[in-house]
Amino acid sequence: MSEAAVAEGVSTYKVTDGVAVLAIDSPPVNALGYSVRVALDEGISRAVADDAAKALIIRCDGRTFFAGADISEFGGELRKPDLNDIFLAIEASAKPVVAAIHGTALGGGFELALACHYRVAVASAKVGLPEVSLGLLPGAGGTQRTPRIAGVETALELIVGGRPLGAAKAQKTGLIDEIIEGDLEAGAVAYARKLVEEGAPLRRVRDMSVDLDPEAAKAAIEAYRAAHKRDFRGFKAPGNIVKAIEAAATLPFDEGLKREWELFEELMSSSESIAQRHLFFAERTAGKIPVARDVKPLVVASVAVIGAGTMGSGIATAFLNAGVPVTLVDRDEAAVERGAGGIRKTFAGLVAKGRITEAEGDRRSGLLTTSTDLASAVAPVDLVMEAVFEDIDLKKTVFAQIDAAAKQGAILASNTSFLDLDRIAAATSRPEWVIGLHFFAPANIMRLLEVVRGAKTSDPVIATGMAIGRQLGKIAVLSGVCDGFIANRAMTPRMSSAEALVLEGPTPAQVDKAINDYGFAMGPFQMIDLVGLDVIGWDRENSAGRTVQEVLCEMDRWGQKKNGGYYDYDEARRASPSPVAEKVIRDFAEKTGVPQRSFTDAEIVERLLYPVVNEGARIVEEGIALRASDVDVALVTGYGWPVWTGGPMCWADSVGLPKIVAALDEIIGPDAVSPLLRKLAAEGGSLT
Ligand code: T1G
Repeated sequence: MSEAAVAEGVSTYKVTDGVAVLAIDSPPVNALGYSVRVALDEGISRAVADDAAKALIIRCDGRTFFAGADISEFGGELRKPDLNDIFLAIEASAKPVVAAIHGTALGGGFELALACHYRVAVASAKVGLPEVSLGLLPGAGGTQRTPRIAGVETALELIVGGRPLGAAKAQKTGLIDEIIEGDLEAGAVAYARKLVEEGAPLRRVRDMSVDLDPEAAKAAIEAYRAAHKRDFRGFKAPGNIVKAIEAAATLPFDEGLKREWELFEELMSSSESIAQRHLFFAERTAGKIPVARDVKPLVVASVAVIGAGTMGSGIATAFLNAGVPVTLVDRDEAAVERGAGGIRKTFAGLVAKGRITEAEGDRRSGLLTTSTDLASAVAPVDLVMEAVFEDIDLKKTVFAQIDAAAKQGAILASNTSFLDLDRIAAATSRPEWVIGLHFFAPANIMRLLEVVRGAKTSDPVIATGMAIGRQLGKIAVLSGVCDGFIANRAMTPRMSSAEALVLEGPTPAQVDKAINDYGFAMGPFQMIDLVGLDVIGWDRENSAGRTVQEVLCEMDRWGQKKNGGYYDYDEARRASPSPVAEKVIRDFAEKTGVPQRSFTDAEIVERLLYPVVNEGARIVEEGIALRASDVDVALVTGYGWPVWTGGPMCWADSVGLPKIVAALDEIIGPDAVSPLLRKLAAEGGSLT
């Protein structure tokens, strides 16, 4: 098929009032894949040669202007014409070329707009260069053109930060020339006609100069680097972006473009970018569940949250943030008021930080009501969200009460983090309406929502659970029923391996440092001290000094909240290695006759994280998770697994499954190694 034919169906071309309009239509987001680039190349050439056209508008059909290069093409051969070929054609045009933007002009899409002579947009449009979130940088002139229009410091914020700008803010920086009211195409055509009538210059961004001279630019860049050192940790892209912007300020345009491409290619092949591109698609794939496409989610327009504690209040906040009215319920008046007060304080904090307006804060608080009467509170709502203490008998009692009062068609959800959802569902007359919605603390912040399907949960309720994730701006991952579902279960071996390892020689601080250096904000001992040694798996009634954790708990060392734990803490809760805890560990090791030796950081990482990979593989082979990439999404968004590794399963593939299986045979014994992991290792397969 000719390339022209390939382009067919992707573009339309017409001339209106002497202005050519080239419209691209390539769902879902007009990504700049090969056929789109061919259509653009042909359309621009046609307009340039068309005497009836005095100017050219480039726009898109569908929901958005070009949302970037086609990420699915990365790693393969990038067929010509490439973006720079197209941008050169635009800049060579003797007629003004205007980008008409709606939706989200991102990455290569916004770079195309920057290569145009002028840019117009509807007020609701957003523009941005989010390549940093893919471990990349704008590789088609974005780091060279942005500072020429908006200045070095705005370019640093926009490109290293990666967050899009609304049209109004973009106009203030000069990145957008005009906001179009009403129909975008008509407005853009009128704008282009005015350019022609007024003889407006063919303003090529490449001919513009950066706002700072080289020395001032270098100083600004150094200051930015210093101020953001911590944010860059573990990632390569931010550093390369800063170098590319420095090139824009110190080199002629074409040399800067060349430097930008060198820095881009470094990133494209980096493990960090491969990992971050994996997560981009993994987050979207997580939403693809084995429920018939014609099964529509139910509407959730009102919620009752049962339990006004930390989780209940956080969950209520998440719904209020999404504009969903909430009734917060607790048996105890003081508890429900405490919960509501905490929610209102959260909104006040967001207002104080300028994150939301005062009116928005008031609106969200206005959606909150409280009640101590469960029956009347749950009767009218679409979703009842249980968040009471993790005790199966209490949850069964509460679900029986909910079942007696909730309307037919209401969804009954539990926030349980490890109890058997099927036993909770069995306490009701409608188990097909019961689902797990497992939030991670703080529930209004953490992006992960585990949607737990019980044996009898119906497809519409499962589909609604996933839709609630999107409604709350979270990443929903579907889980089967097991102890700990996906994230908590997969991460359990990290703690148990750490507790076993310190008996062999390393200190808690050495273990935590190795895990911090791998990329976790908190190591296992830092985390358990924060959560509380008494909270995770301590059986108070039967405690008998059988483990270091029991010994410490029996000594009233419960962590940060009480006398320290594996660390000692000063009054400002600053941690220091604890001689007391160290002695407990050493004595326990001696008593149990554990051979002592030193460990390298690499050995510590293997001992703690390979068993997590193994547990993740078991979660997949048991069908608890639909796919390995779901385990990655759950641990990255629920436990802060370092993004630049792609998650445990993606990381395992990069380490090499045969190496991991061989190590696990030693660490946990051959019988404990996941058969799926062993099979993939033997066949040269991969988890993701
Ligand atoms: N390439 C390929 N597919 C993409 C895509 C892209 N750039 N963006 C989205 N999709 C797919 C996505 O996988 C999903 O597919 C569907 O579109 C809907 O996406 C040279 C190198 C635009 C804000 O980083 O931020 O340009 O699951 O579910 O929530 O310098 O998609 O339906 O099969 O996210 O409405 C830079 C990435 C690329 C933008 C829409 N651009 N996309 O959000 O829908 S690198 C980006 C987004 C680049 C240049 C560099 C969002 C969105 P499926 P969705 P959404």
